[in-house]
Amino acid sequence: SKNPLKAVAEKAAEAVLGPEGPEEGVPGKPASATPPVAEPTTPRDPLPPKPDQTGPATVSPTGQPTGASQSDIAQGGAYLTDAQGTRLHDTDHSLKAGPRGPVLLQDHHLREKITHFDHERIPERVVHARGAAAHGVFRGYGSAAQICKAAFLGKDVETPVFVRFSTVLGSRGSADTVRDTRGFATKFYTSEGVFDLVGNNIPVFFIQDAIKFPDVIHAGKPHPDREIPQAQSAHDTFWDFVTLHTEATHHTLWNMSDRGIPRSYRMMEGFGVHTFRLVDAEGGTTLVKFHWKPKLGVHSQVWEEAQITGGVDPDFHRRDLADAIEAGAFPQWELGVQTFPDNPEQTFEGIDLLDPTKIVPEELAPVQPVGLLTLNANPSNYFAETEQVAFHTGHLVPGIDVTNDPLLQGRMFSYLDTQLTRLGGPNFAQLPINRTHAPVNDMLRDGMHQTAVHRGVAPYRPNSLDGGCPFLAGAGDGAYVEVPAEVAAGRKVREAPASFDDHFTQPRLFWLSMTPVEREHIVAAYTFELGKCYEQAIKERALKVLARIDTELCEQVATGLGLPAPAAGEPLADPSPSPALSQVGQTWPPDGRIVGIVADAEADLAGVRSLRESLLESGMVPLVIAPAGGKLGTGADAVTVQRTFATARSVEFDAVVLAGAPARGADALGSRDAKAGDAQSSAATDPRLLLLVSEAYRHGKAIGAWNGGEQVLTAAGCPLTAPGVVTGDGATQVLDEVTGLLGAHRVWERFPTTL
Ligand code: HDE
Repeated sequence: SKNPLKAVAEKAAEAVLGPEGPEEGVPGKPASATPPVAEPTTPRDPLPPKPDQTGPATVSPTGQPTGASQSDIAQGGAYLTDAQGTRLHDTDHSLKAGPRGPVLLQDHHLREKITHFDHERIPERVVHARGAAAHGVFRGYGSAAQICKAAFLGKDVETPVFVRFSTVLGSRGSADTVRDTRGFATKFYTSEGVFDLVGNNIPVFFIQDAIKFPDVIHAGKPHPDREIPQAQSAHDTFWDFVTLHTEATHHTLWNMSDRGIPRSYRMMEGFGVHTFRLVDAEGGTTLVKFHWKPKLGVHSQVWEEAQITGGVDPDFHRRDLADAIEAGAFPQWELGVQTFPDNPEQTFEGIDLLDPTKIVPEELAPVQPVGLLTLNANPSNYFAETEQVAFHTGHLVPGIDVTNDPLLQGRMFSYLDTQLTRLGGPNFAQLPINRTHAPVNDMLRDGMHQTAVHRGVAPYRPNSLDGGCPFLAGAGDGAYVEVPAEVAAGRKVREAPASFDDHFTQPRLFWLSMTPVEREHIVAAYTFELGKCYEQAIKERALKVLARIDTELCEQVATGLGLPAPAAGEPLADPSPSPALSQVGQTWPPDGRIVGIVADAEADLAGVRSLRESLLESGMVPLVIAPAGGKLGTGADAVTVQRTFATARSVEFDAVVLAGAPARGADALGSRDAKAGDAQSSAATDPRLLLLVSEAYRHGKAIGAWNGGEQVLTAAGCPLTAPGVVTGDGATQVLDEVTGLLGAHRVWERFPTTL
């Protein structure tokens, strides 16, 4: 079909270049030896918006639907214009007095273009600066209706959502796979207003009172003199703080566990952390803790893998989320609640529900599912959506209220305050990503970046000039009414309750709930992080803290640091372990797992093709890795290469299979006199392939080989009889076994454990 823009473009080209095209020496055109490229080139049809990239249907602050109207579309019309819509005939040359200048002050287009560019960046978030987000939908199961009147939890009610995942410490440009807590913030655009569940992937926090937030963050951020290290907790100031301030012990232990290095945002749990109060239709209240349970299970990288990923693909988690959604493998989580009676003490089984350094083990209070979250659309524009989204713990809907957790109370103040600076004024609720889907009729007026055109003359209450409008709603009309909870009478104090003093029972509970391999990982993480500290006194203090969690943990870390282990403190009564805290031992669907298939033209290409098809059918992602790019084989049966030895690194794959013993890539480094066909000698195998296989082996990944691929495994030092190493006669058998192994995420038996 004829491109409708072509005629326009041809006319535009003629206007700029004349009917004969570019001419040397035309004023405003560079006179150069090489003829300038004809600009503008024929535009192609605009790319159709991807079905998964349409933003949420939104309403304006005055309640009008937006999105379809011309004024909301950022780009329209065939011609380049300035910000006022005036068409431009040149945007490559400043207006000059002659081709060699000087540049004239009157060039408004130059100034508009440059000043806008100068102000493109806004301050990054003071914490959680690095993030990735997606649109989706939440469907209520109706199971919460007994305890919560919020409309979005009703049976089969579908609510649009926007979810932003983040790291905490790093800057906006830092790597995804650092050891850190992850943010898990969800904006529900409900019919009753916006509800934000601003959670993390770790169910406890470093501090019990918001007043200490600047302290813990200053300690974790880079040192103020050299501004290093970036996005790391492995440095003196962090460990100085958390060892002096033992209420941080529990959260720190979670960070040192595999939870601190998730495999994917899709494979993380989320937690509201604080206890919230739900209200039913009769006004009855229940205390709850919110949980997000990923359908794919909770999985992590191993530390060496995470470190390599940080360099090889710093966008690993961001890419993983966007790729999965684009491929239609929509990530899903169930929202669940642990429920507790709203008793005056605000405790459950002796656990203080207002202390955000404590969990309630799932074995004591099971997580009851109340709805399903599906992320099904990537943002269209990172800045407009992911960067400008503003979450707030105070964005609540009728049926959900806060408790007196002093950490939550401080957060109720902080988010709006920080957003005033970050988003440049008080009107950020009008940004498309932040707009509620419920009608807005507020009396907030004016301010920086006001985009609403408000009607009426009486933005105050009571009024008679606007007929007394708008009216106040009662609880029966869906108004948000705070729960009239009792406030304890007493003196004003700067104190915490005595129950907040127990800093070690729950770290011990966590430690006791880990399997041996998870404990090994924790020991290795502490040894690494403390090994990066310079101050001897901090390491020694950290060991004293560890001694209070577990003697063996302390001794092993001490050995790694080359320091004496301090004497164990008073033994605590052992709490019962909570098996739900372990990530090992269950089987999960292998959906979305990435399997690298190593091949070259001599490999079993028919096997590679059938393997690819089976993997795709079962929801996994096959990626063919070869010595060089292009195709393997010829004709209709040719296999497309997706990664080369130059671009592939083991960390990208959950499993690696070899369909032969590929030749060295022409660009391989290292000894070149290796004998062709002698794959068993490591000199004959491409060193990058050896690295790929040996890393996959070391990181406990499933590995398979047939058709001579076994020789490469041997050359890479990967024993054919080791657990999780599959060899066989053909692709089908290897695939079946590898898929089975992926259900457990990793070949855990491959990690030697002494604990
Ligand atoms: Fe936040 N936190 N926080 N936080 N937080 C912010 O708000 C704060 C805390 C969390 O993707 C900031 O808009 C205080 C716990 C997430 O945009 C800021 C305290 C939990 C995100 C802020 C906490 C969180 C933030 C920075 C201690 C888990 C990213 C930018 C009382 C339950 C949201 C912004 C996004 C962001 C303050 C503690 C989760 C400064 C004062 C506990 C997921 O307002």
